[in-house]
Amino acid sequence: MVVHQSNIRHLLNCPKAFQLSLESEITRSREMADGLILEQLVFGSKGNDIEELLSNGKKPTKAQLERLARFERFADAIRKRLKFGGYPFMKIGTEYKGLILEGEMDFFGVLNGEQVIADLKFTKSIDRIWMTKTRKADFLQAVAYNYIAKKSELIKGYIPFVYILVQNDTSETPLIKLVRVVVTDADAKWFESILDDIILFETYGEFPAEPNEYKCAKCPFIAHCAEGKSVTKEPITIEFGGLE
Ligand code: SF4
Ligand SMILES: [Mn+2]
Repeated sequence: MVVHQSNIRHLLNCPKAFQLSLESEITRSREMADGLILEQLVFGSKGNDIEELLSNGKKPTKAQLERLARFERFADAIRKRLKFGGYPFMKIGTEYKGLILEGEMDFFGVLNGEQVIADLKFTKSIDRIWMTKTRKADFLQAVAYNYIAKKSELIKGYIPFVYILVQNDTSETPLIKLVRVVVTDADAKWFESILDDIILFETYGEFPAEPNEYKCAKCPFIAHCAEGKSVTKEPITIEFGGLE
């Protein structure tokens, strides 16, 4: 089985979501398309056509061209602010007990004087979306890419994984925040235990659904999942007095 960290992330929510992620394509949202544009403006082309991402291959409108001009301005500001030299969009892979692990790092090299793996995230709100993240699933790239890079002997020891967060708003200069995630041997062991779970479910022949109304409401695969649909059909009752 070939797995990517983006699949493994789903396993931490629900085994069935992991399985569905292997089978289904997620439609590209505006936010994902904007992210792909900015990554390429900052690090260099990785083969995705910018016009295709901006305007679905149609002649761009004035508003779309202004959007692109803003992204170009942001990319210049990011390159001025962060000093980096290394390899963009590097594909890496390794094997664990028959599982093939694959990934692509946005950037591998030196950032502000430090050897890192980095990922650029273009997000609507750094504060709302990123400062509230506390789950291992939210930062899985940090351990997954370190694990693959070390096992494939690209690195000798674990290196910081840096999220370069850029706020996608109409500011003159972009709001940039770096989040460094540090991983240890114990985290690599934890990651292997997740890989062991995948192997176990695969041997068992089923990736069971673990529905829960909060998880399922956010699950990108709910359209393909009977258990998820049935759990979200139930109304939720809230006791007003119990609210904060
Ligand atoms: S909708 Fe719910 S049960 Fe179904 S895959 Fe997603 S998280 Fe799992
Ligand atoms: Mn990225």
